[in-house]
Parts: sequence; structure tokens; C-alpha cells
Amino acid sequence: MAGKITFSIIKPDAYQAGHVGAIIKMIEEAGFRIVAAKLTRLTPERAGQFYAVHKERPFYRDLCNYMSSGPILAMILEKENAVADFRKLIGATDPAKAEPGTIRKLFAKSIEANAIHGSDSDENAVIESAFFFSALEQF
Ligand code: IDP
Ligand code: MG
Repeated sequence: MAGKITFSIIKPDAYQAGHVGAIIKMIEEAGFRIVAAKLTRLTPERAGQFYAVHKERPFYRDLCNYMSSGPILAMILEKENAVADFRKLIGATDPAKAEPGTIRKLFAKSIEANAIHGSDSDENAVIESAFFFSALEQF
């Protein structure tokens, strides 16, 4: 599967604002296939585990509170070159710097509440997928 999947989360701000349908439409039109999806919610502790790589950053506590503030949609997405193509589709972390037409440019509220997550490597795509889905759930 390496190279063919990425992991995504539609974050609490985008879910709350009712953008799930529009975002999924963009994802499918860009050629990704949803191979697993789960509407769920994180506790601050579990959000902290997911973002453990950022635990020394000043925004870490706020990020954990934000990511646990409401429902999220976790998804495994399949496509050739999935990780890089999906990062291109979502745009820069800060929506002010994101390219026009990207998901974050269209739907993000701020650098923190930026609508969507996308894995940054093939290795992390597998780790993050396993954080939310058991092997049996994936197909
Ligand atoms: P990414 O989601 O584009 O990969 P990362 O640097 O991995 O960006 O940061 C993870 C998440 O942490 C971001 O998506 C955003 O929600 C939040 N974040 C990143 N940088 C900042 C910041 O400077 N202030 C507040 N929140 C931030
Ligand atoms: Mg990241």
C-alpha cells in the first residue's frame, strides 16, 4: 500500500460549519477513493497522542483542545502518489498562504482551525491510519 494511501481528518471547524459534503466532493473529484471512513471524536488526551510530534510547540495544548472540541471525520484515501497529491489539494497549513482553490483556502478559519489534516509521509499515512482503524475496518 505504501505510496497509494494517505490519511485525512476533516477537523472540528469544518464539520461544525457543514463543509463535509463539499470537501468530500473535492477529494473524490481529485481522484481519491475513500477506503475507510469514521465519524468520531477525540479526547484531548487522544488528540495529544495523535499530535505527539508537536508536543514541544507553543500551540500544542490549544491544538489538542481544538481537535477534541467536536466531531471529526477520519478517512483513509487511496490514489497513486496519495500523500503528495493530497497535500497539494489541501494547501498550506496557514490558509492565508494556501493556494487558491485548495481545501484550506476555501474552508479553513485560521492556521489552527484549518479544516483538514493530511499525512506528511507514506510512513505516517500508515501509522495515522492504524491510529483510527483496525486492519479489518480498512476495506
Ligand atoms: P500540517 O497540518 O499542515 O501538516 P503541522 O505543522 O503538522 O501542519 O501542524 C499540525 C496542526 O497544528 C496544523 O494543521 C494546525 O491545525 C496546527 N498548527 C500548526 N501551526 C500552528 C500555529 O502556528 N499556531 C496554531 N496552530 C498551528
Ligand atoms: Mg503535519
